[in-house]
Amino acid sequence: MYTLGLDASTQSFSAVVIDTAEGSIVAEHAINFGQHLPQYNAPQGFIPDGKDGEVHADPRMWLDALELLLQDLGKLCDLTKIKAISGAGQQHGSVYLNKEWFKIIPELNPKVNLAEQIEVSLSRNSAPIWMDRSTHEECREISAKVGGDAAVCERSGSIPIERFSGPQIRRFYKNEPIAYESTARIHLVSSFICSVLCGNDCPIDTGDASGMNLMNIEHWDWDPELLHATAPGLVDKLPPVRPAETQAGILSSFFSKKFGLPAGIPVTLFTGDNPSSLVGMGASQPGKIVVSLGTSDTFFAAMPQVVADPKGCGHVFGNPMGGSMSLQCFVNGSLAREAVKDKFHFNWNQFTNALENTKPGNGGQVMLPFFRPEVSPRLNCERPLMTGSEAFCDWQEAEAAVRACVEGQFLNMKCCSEWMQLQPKTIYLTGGASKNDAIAQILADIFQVNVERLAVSGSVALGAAMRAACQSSDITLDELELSFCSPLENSLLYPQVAPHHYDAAAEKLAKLLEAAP
Ligand code: ADP
Ligand code: XUL
Repeated sequence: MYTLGLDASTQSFSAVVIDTAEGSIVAEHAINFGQHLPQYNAPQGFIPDGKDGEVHADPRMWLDALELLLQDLGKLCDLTKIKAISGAGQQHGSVYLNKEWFKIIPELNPKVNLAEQIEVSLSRNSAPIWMDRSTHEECREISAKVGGDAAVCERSGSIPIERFSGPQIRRFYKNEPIAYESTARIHLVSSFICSVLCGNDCPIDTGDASGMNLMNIEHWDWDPELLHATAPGLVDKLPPVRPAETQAGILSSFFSKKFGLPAGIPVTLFTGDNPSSLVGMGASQPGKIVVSLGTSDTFFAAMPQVVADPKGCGHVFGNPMGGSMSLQCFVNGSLAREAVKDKFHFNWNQFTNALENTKPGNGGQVMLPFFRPEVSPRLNCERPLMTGSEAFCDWQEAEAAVRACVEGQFLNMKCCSEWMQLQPKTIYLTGGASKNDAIAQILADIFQVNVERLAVSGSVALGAAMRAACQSSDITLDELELSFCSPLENSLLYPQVAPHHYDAAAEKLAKLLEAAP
């Protein structure tokens, strides 16, 4: 049986088709937004230069990418063999739709593009995404109404967070009350794409709903007090919350007629990219820790019990296979590594050479590579914090800067994830940068753990294909993990420095943070 997993991420829309009987990958493909859809002027998947910390994307770009993806995938494998579908989306992004939405999606015409048909149902042209940090005031207002940050955290698993959808919705309601009034449905990226596939308005799963500051993590349902504190009439504008294992519907005839997918196959509810990656990495039972180096860097694990971050930077999300997961997100992930790479006009090979030519500890030169305000820890700065020689701080030492960037990221990651109280022996690494051995070695050295990569690189899409298979056949998650979540041969890395090698650097970074404006 073939199943299809989709991943509507920040910089690309990707897909994997798996054969569950053979335990093999049939096809993998991605549409990069900047490269394939330049007409949207979003080279990195979002509209650049947003004002007041706004970061938005055009939902039509995601729809165009979905069509290109399915078109290309049809050339790589036999789509008629696909028996079930699921997917995931970048977390927190919200899509605003008017009442036309409910009429348009059941009647999608395969002769007209999705974007063209759905455009008229957008009550807001663009969708704020997870990089948006424009809602500081709204976070404070929600906190005040609910009884403080700790009260919001106890209910929703996170204190009010600027990029989370609840504060984003409140800002839209305050700034564009008429457009808010005309909004009949608010979807996340995941539930929006899921609805389009089904031709039917679909629920939001508990994994992605927990990234909104609107769902109660004890009842796994909308929290009336949080809704009330966020915006009026919100309960009617949100779809229901359901467990990720729910069948969302069956595939709309639009996709069978246009792309040759079989008519009426089941679609399992979509979830967020990180919860989906938890499944794809074979980590949905407590015990495994995953670090994803995608556009954002994330550190996450399934949790035996719910523990909240006392500093308020970490999150508790729903685990798509039941229970919960903890997550810490670092906004300055790949985009910061790219910024350092581009500063010296390096390509990834030269970036890697720089890591190989320099020594662990970097001769005491350290950096917190925050090119945009960071959320872990919360810091409102626009350029990296550095300490070392004058030449280093003046960006004259290219190789030292590259090593300082990666070391600073992982030292900060270690410090910010301590609240989870996990003592890993191995970290499972995924995301675009995970294939870089020199980066992975630094993770092993700093955390003093083994680092393992899996054979499949796209763990988000894989997790979706695995969930689709579990929900639509007798195959178990254990069987799927055996086939698809095995380590990449010869990819295991061990720490190569002594346990306290990085203590001095960690102290220097702590001082840099203390002194930060
Ligand atoms: P997302 O799913 O968030 O859109 P990915 O997980 O696909 O992102 O990761 C994309 C990122 O991976 C790119 O932005 C790039 O910075 C990074 N990347 C790709 N190749 C390498 C490499 N060889 N070394 C380091 N980073 C890389
Ligand atoms: C998680 C987060 C990002 C996005 C995009 O809280 O904001 O990891 O899910 O990948």
